[in-house]
Formats: sequence, structure tokens, C-alpha cells
Amino acid sequence: MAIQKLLIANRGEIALRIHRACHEMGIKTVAVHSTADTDAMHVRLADEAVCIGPPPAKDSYLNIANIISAAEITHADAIHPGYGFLSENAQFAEIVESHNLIWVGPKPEHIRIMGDKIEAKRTAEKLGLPLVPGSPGPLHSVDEAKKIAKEIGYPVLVKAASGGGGRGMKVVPDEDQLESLMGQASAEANAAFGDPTVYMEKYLGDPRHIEFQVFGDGNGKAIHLGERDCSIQRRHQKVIEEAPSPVISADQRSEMGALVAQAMAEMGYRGAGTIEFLYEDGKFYFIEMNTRLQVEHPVTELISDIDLVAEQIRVAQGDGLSVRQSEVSLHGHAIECRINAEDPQTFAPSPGLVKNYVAPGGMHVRVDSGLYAGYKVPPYYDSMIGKLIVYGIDRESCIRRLKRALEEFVVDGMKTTVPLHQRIIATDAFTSGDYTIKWLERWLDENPVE
Ligand code: MV4
Repeated sequence: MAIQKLLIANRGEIALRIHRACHEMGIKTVAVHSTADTDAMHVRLADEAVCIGPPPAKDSYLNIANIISAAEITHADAIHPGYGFLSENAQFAEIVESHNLIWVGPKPEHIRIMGDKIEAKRTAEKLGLPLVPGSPGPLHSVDEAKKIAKEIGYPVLVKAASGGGGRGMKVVPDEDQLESLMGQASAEANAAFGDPTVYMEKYLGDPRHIEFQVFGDGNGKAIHLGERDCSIQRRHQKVIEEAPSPVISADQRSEMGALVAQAMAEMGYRGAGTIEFLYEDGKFYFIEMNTRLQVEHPVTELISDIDLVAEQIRVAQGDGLSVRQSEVSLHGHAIECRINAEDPQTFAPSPGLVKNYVAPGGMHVRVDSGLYAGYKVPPYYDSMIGKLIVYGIDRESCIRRLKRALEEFVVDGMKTTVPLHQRIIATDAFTSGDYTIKWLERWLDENPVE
């Protein structure tokens, strides 16, 4: 059934992004907001707005009852969760569907499977994806862990089954430290996720983080839209992402792309998904799958000319995929810089009033942000205030354009990470594309700004 009115269960730049796709498709939008976001851009532009609670996320953007109520009183047909918040909450997806609302996202059972990192690996293995060597399932005892670690070789990594995004991971350098570090990982996992279950993997010392964008129609068809290199990160927060990866060849892309697309087709996967790999010495290793649209989706949009949010809505309302794999044509290069309201040296949050705001423009320059002069960035939520995404016919021209765009970017009234991006893209490691997940933290330690 065609969606006529969609509730956006999110805030900030992704709420604006979803509103824009809906508006272009002739779909009415309902914005939900906390009392801290009354003046947000997407609230101003949406057809209707409902205040769902006070600033704390647990009382507003994570408040399932208030969000469902907002959908009911506005007679919305569908809910789009964006990323973060409830976007990978299988129970929320089930509640949405049980209220006869269309869930713009994957099937709840697939959200649940991929949310359990052990089930995710088992499923990936069954679907023929290459894994990091490790335990076949949860670790039940120290003795079992020692036996497995001896087989795969130290250092090993103990990970939380209900974790993800780097939380609850412990690197174990040798057998002497296995018992205590395994105990710590399990205790931290229990505290953070209410689940002490941990598993083990061979620790890859200096990999890249390369993820494939996939899309399924929910009825056995699926495509891939190439990969994104997200290795430039700090403390598990991505800083710069690019597509394609500077180190992946066209043959590797077709081979891994076909593998992940086939896997999603076999699963009957529905909607947007990202399959995360570590990449080291020319080999891919599956680590996780994200059953949501990601922050960095625009770099894939720019090299494929596909509006991924529009595609999510099409699939959710049963229209199927807009393209076959043979019609997907990846071209050029795109780079995204995440702009955070943070001190570019200390990374301390720097919320406040936007006094003067000038976004860069010109050919192939895109800014996804809800900022405007006079807007007050609230301190309650994550510090990302926008994304600068730039396209070029090749990586060199993309970097030249990105440098120019960053120089134009004005956000007066708070500190932002724009200067950090200007420093990063000027380094040899970035311009040569020769970086791994450890590079940025090392470079920041070695190059403190006086
Ligand atoms: C790893 C790893 C090395 N070896 N697994 C971090 C978050 C989650 N996506 C998985 N992560 C890692 N898993 C093995 N076997 C290193 C990381 C990792 C990481 C991965 C991707 C991007 C940034 C990262 C930062 C630190 C550690």
C-alpha cells in the first residue's frame, strides 16, 4: 500500500534527510521532537510536528509509547527510524508492525539475528561469507577459551555477543591474561547490554574497515552498491568515510559485491543493510552486519546516483527495487567529513548558539545538516551537527574540491571539527590512501596542535 504520511522517528540531519526524500515523493511527513528540538529544521519543514517528551533520549526519541501515539494521532501510515535510537530495536519494529504501521526497515527477525554478533557470524558463515577465525559460539569457560586461543594463536579478541561498535572488546595478548580479561569483558558486557555472553576472534592487528552497502526487496532479490572505506576513525567514531575504497580493485568489488548480494538474496533480506568487514593483507573478514541506513550512506548515493532513503520507502511499500544489479553503475569518487560540534583538538563537546552559518556550495558539494543562523545546538544528543559530502570524477579531484569546500565552511558560535578535517586531508597518509583503523589515533598522538 502506498505510504501517504510517514513519521520520522529521529532528529538532526537524518530527520531532515528523510523529510527531503518524502517531500520529493509526495509523502507527507510527521516530525517528532523533544522539547530541546522544537526549533529544529526538520520540525519547521515537516507537514506536522508532535512533541514526544523532554530532552533525555530515554524520555523522547527512545520512548516507544510516545512515538507510536504520535503516529496514531497523526494517522501516519509508516515510521522511518533513521539510524541510532530505535533503528535496530527489533521489538520496536514488531510493535510498529503490530499497530498496522509500515516499518521502513528490515524484517524484525533479521534485525534480531544481526543484533546478536554470534548469530550474525553463524548466519554469515552459512551464507558463505569469509569470517575472522574464532570460537564457534559463546565462550562457556576459561579452559575452553584457552583451548580455542591456542588453536587460533594470540593475540585474540574477546567480544560481547550483544555488543557492537567496539563496546565490550578486550585484546588478550597471551594466555596469562586470558582469564582476567575474559572476566572483565563479560562483566562490562553485562553492565552495558544486560548480557554477559562473550565470544573470541583472532585479533587482526592493523586492518582497514571496509563495508558493503546492500539492498534487498524482501522477496529474494538483492543488489550491492559497492563498498565504503571507514577506516579513518577515533575511539570507534567514524571521522571521514569514502567510496570507493582507495585500495579495492574493480575485480575485488565485483567478487565481494556478488557474494554479499547473493547472501542477502538467500536471506530474503528487506531494505538497506551494511555488511562490515575488516580488510588485511588483501583478505576480507566479516565482523558484523548493520540492519539500518548508515550515517555515511551519502558517499554511496553520490557514486551510484541512487537515493537510498527513497529506495527504502519504495521497498517498504512493496514497490520492489528500482534497479537490477546490471543497471547499477558506480562512478567517480565521494568523501564524507562528519562535522561535529567539538573542539578539533580536545574533542570536548562544544554545543551552543549558531551565530553565523555559511555552508559551502558549488559543483558536487553536498551539506547534510539542520544548522541555520540562530539555531541552538542542544547538549543532550550526539555531537554531529552535519556532514560535508563531496564528489569528484576521481579521488584527486574529489580531495581538491573537499579542501576548497572546507575552506568555505563557516559555523560561528561554537568550535567544530572542520579544522581537523583540513589537517587530515592534507597528510600523505590520506592523500595516498595508505591508512588503517589505527592511523588517525596514532597521527593525533604524534601531531598534537600547539
Ligand atoms: C576487530 C578488530 C580486530 N580484530 N575484530 C570494533 C568495533 C566493531 N565494529 C568491531 N571492531 C573491531 N573488531 C578482530 N577480530 C578491530 C576492531 C576495531 C575497529 C573495527 C572497525 C573500525 C574501527 C575499529 C576500531 C578499533 C577496533
